Amino acid sequence: MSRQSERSAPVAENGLFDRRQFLKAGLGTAGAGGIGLLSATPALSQTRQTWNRFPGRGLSEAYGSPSRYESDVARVGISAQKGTNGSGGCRTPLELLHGIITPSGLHFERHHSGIPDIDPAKHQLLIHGHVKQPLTFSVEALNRYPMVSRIYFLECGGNSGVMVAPEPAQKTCGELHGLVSNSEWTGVPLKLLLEEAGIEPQGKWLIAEGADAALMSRSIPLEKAMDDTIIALYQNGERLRPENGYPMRLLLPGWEGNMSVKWLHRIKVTDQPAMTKDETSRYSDLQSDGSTLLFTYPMGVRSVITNPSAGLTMGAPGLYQISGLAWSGAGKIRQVEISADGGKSWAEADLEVPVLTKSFTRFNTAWQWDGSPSTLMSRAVDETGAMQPTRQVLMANRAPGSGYHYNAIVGWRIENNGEIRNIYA
Ligand SMILES: Nc1nc2c(c(=O)[nH]1)N[C@H]1C(S)=C(S)[C@@H](COP(=O)(O)O)O[C@H]1N2
Ligand SMILES: [Mo]
Repeated sequence: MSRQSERSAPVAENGLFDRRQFLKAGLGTAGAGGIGLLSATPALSQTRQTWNRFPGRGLSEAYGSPSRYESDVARVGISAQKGTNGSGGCRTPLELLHGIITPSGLHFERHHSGIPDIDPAKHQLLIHGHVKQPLTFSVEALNRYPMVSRIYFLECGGNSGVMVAPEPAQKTCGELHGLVSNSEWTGVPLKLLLEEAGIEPQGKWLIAEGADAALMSRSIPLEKAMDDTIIALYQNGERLRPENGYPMRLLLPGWEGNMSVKWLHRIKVTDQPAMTKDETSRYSDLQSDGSTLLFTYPMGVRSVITNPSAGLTMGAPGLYQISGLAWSGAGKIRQVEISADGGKSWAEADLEVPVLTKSFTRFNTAWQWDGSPSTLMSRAVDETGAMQPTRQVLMANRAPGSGYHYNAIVGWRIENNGEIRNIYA
């Protein structure tokens, strides 16, 4: 069998291959014009290093940290409002991570009045309003309830808002799109506590309030509270981090992050929404006809190629794995397609298991980059059949500058010198 016939046929233009290409590339090495793994070097010998000539350092007594060689892997795009150091956000460096779980220390942050230093022994959650029996729950009490663990993404409604600017910002993938993270959350289904308090017939909404100085609050429809909402106490197996809501937060799977009230200390059951600042002037969607969409809760289906991506640089031409993340507030990801020719032809990417509802799903495909300028794009479809829109379609009915709920197709431009830029595809 000739090496030529072992090669898969391209699945779309400009070098997109089935990912089994990697196995085939591994069988034969790159011939003239052939396909070979890019970065492996032929083995000669291995020299002994200082770290395997002597015993290593002692056992770790304290909380562990990443390797000291990984200090560049940190949150990015840190910005606070003028005159404050805690009202603003910082982002997850999506392009530096793999798999689907965001390490807790790299979860994005968004605070309206800094991070409160809450003593869990003094913190209490009050449930009152249209209930038969108002109740308070200490952290200790909640810890005795049956808990569930689920992997969900959390995305700020303002993620990628910079993409509505007239010109594409030249920032990294994380700086542009990193107000989203994905964790395993463990906590008590809110339904259990509401049933214990007993919702009265007028009770249709919940007003959830945080114990930060902003007393940030949001109105939540009762149906969502009785569905998959949890009061999270743990994140990736350990207690919530202070910045993510310690000692307890709401977690509304798939809905805009603002509703997942952190440092939760009060839930009032009401007959109508409270029309708080964050559901009227903020986190609402101004339309080109002058109207405003309120209560646009679920985050739309979207995807982003994290590797290669803006700010990174390509190595030599050759075989690459394109890898990225897709997610949808409506359920599971059904399909992700990739284009290497600016959207003219598309090929289906492989979805890595597990594919979970309202969670990051990782997708991969093989790309033979021939060194010429190329535009990479990805588009996702979720299990409801919703497809990620183009930027043009998304922007059509929006008022200029209205940047919440931005889920359009992302395009990365690869130049022939290997530089990668953010473009409007
Ligand atoms: N009490 C309180 N809850 C809050 C916020 C806040 O400032 N105060 N920020 C909200 C916003 S806008 C988002 S996007 C998410 C961010 O959660 P994270 O900081 O854990 O990523 O929390 C939400 N819950
Ligand atoms: Mo947010």
